[in-house]
Amino acid sequence: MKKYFILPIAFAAITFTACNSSNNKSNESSDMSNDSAQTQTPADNTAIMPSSGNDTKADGSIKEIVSGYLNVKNALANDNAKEAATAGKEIVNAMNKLDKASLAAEQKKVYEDVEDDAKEHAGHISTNANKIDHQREHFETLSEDVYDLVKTFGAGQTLYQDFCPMYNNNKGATWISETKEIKNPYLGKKMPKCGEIKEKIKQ
Ligand SMILES: [Cu+2]
Repeated sequence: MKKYFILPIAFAAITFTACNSSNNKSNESSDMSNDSAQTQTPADNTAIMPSSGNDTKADGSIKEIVSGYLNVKNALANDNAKEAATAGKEIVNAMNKLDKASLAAEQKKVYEDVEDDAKEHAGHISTNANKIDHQREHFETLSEDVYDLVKTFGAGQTLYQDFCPMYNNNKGATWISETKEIKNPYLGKKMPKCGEIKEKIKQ
């Protein structure tokens, strides 16, 4: 009978610990599951994809946006504002060359909903190579825009929406990651493991 009480408490303790030490256990097993995911055949991938088809060009640009975003995220996790700025520029460039005419009507709507906002935030990240706190502020909203994009377009890979409960005076913030392992882009090297997976986003 006691078991039923101990389990949830143990879970809470693990989550709490994760946010209060910078170097505890990481899920080493995550790398292995990533590897096995990548060995899927193309046929398997097609089966998982939501219905789409005509948007190869836009799809490529969306992937470039996501790839630029992940570069920003990893740079911020490494406390590297200069690299984050370079990656922010990648996002702006990818968005500037995206051909909206090639998007299906529904996709176009989602893209246009985030377009100006995402471009503005990526732009600020790119022009603030010496202000990492300011980059992180813009990264917060950019992360929500990128979430909308990957939910609609996919990203050609499995992604995770992670949540950091401590950022911005414990208001919390989300980000998108390509790894199962938590590497916090808001707190950087001070607390790299703070956070948890909120949602697994299928490719
Ligand atoms: Cu700014």
